[in-house]
Order: sequence, then C-alpha cells, then structure tokens
Amino acid sequence: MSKVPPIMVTRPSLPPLEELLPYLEGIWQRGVLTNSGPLHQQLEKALADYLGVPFVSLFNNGTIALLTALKALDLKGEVITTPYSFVATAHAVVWNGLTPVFADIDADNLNLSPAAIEAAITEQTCAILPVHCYGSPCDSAAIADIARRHNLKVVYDAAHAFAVEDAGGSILRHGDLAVLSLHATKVFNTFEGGAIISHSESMKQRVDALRNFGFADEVSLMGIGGNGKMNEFNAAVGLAQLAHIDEALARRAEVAERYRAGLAGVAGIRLPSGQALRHNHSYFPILLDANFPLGRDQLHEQMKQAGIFARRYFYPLICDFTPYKNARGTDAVSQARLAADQVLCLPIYPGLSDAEISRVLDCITGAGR
Ligand code: T4K
Repeated sequence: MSKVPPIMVTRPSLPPLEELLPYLEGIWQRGVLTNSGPLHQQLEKALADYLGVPFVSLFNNGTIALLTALKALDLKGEVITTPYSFVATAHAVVWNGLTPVFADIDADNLNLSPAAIEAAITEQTCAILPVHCYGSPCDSAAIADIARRHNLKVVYDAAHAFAVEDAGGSILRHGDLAVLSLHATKVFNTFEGGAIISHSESMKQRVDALRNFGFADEVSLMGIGGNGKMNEFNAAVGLAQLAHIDEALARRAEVAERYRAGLAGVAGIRLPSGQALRHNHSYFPILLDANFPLGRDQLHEQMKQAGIFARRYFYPLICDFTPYKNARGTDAVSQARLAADQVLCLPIYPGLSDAEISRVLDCITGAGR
C-alpha cells in the first residue's frame, strides 16, 4: 500500500471557521435552534436568489425532501424512474406506497431516455422521477412533452444539480418539483441537508406544511406530514458556505479540465456527454470499454492500491438490489447495465491539488503497463 496520503472521491468544502462563529453566536443568543428560525429563512431566500428559482424549502436531507416532494403531489400508482442512480431515488417511491418502474438510460448522457420512458407508460403510471445524473441535465423538453401528453407529474431528483444551468437558466425550474441534496459529498453542503424547489407560493406552503408534521396552522392539519426541518446550525453552515460557492465551482471546473486534457486520446476511455451551459462538475465519471488494458474493477482495485479511492457510482444498479429485483422494467435496462459495469468516478473537489490530479492521471494512463 502506498505511503502517500489517500485521495478520496470527494472532500467536503468547509468555510473558514471564523466566518461560521458569528452565526453560531447569534443562535446561542436567540436560543432559536430549529422550526423555521431566522437563519433557515435567510438561507431559503439566499439560495432562491443564488439559484435563480422562485421558492426554496430547506430540508434536513435530500432523501426526506424527495419523500416529501412525491407526497406533496398526492400520487397513486406507478412512477417511472432510472435504475442508474443512488438507492434513495427509488426508496422515496416505495416509502410513498408507490410502485417503481425502471426505464433505460441514454448511452451518451446516462440520464433517462425519453423513448424508454414513453415505452414504459401504462394506465397505472402517475409520475416520472428522472435524475440529472452527475449534474448533467436530462432532456427536460422531451420529458415535459411526454408528461403533458400522458397527464403525468414530474419530480426531478436534482441531488447532483446545484447551480447547473441550461439555456433557459437553472435546470431546477423543470418539472413540478425538483429536489436538491446538500449532503457533505455535494458541491454545496450544509453537512446534511436538502431542498425542494417549487414554482408557486401555494405549492411551497404545501411542501412546508408537509415538512412540519402537516400542520396548516396551530389547530389543523392539511395532511400526514413528517419532520423534515433543517435546523439553525445547518442553515448557518449553508450561509457561510454560500460566500465561497463560486470559487469552489471554479476550482472544480479546473480539475475537470485537467482530467479531460490528461485523458484525451487514452484508448478505451469515454466521457459521458453533458449539455449544461453552466456545469457544476460535481462528479467526474469515466467509462472504460474493452479497449482499455484493464477491466473497470481491475483499475478500481489498482487505484486503491495506489491510495486513490475512485468510486463506482452507480454500481450495482438500483434494480439489482434485492428489494427491486422483481420491479417492472428490470429486464429492459441494457444501457444502464453497461454503464454500471463501465463507470468509475474520479476524485474531484476544490481542494484536490494539481499534484494529486497528476497522481490520478498517471495511475490511469500507466494502468496495464
Ligand atoms: N438522489 C441521488 C441521485 C443521490 O445521489 C443522493 C445521495 C440522494 C438522492 C439522497 O440525498 P441525501 O439524503 O444523501 O442528501 C454518498 C452520499 O451519502 C449520498 O448523499 C450520495 N447521494 C451518494 C451518491 O454518495 P456514500 O456512501 O458513497 O458516501 P461515503 O460516506 O462513502 O463518502 C464518499 C467519500 O466522501 C468518502 O470516501 C470520503 C468523503 N467524505 C464523506 C463524508 C460523508 C468526507 O470526506 N467527509 C464526510 O463527511 O454515499
């Protein structure tokens, strides 16, 4: 095993501690720790401004936000989703008493294929749950067209898509609702956290009520809610982080550019296509085919031996985990299966040094020699 420090797939960005302390002093003075406190409200507004979206509802994590988004739309039946994602995507469907149906992905951008969505629609279909995988935008125009023609709701799992923009602005504007993760491993983190982006004040009110046990006011419930509230500590972290997000995104772009240059022309390596106008470089996936001298798992292992902890996001496919093996669609996801067998996500985060990037590149380009 190598003696040099390990390189993990990601390292969280943290604001300078002295910038967090004034927020914490305020919390200690006020004694307001949670339940829509002032920092929580401030962060919701600051994020709406930064992201260019009308309504943000903060949550304690992305999974609870996803559960609540599906709940808010009062769905019944089948939800078409991608098997090429983190398990939380499908878990949110099942926790709502809905039935996940898996459709295949597009080989180029690794997001749900509109044609595969359309082919999976039945009388029971009530919604589509696409993922902007690695922050690469889905074909939202095609998905909106399918949803309109079949009268379906669309909830975007935008866990990876903080600050990503297409020609029309933030991609969080697509769908009935979009859900962010603000987890430690994401480009913008509040340690743990999540958010729902709504497009109307009435929908934000509904989401906010469901986040708070379903209370419409002190004496009435609008439904069966949960507890998804973000507390003041996490909101303080978010406010301090936001002051540094642009420099973090800029360094991620530099890292991605160095990887792209270093891997250009290496036989057997393909980069998925991403059509974003502004990308966040939240992940750096590479796909290895038979022309690469090692198999994906061999390279993964060889990198580990060199102290480089790339990750196989997303292997196994969600539909290959036991609870999902009998779901409809699992036999029609050949592109997702191929990607899951070929993908390796390289380390990418703002603190990754040029020397570390070279270590990663040398390990890949020297593989098999
Ligand atoms: N939808 C999608 C498409 C998602 O990808 C996710 C989460 C969700 C929904 C749900 O959102 P949340 O409920 O999580 O907000 C990670 C994350 O836990 C998870 O948030 C993420 N997606 C998923 C893709 O990856 P692991 O098990 O791979 O994380 P872990 O602990 O191995 O961390 C990876 C590396 O990051 C470590 O090797 C070192 C570094 N790290 C991690 C943490 C937590 C740190 O340096 N410090 C830390 O505090 O799941």
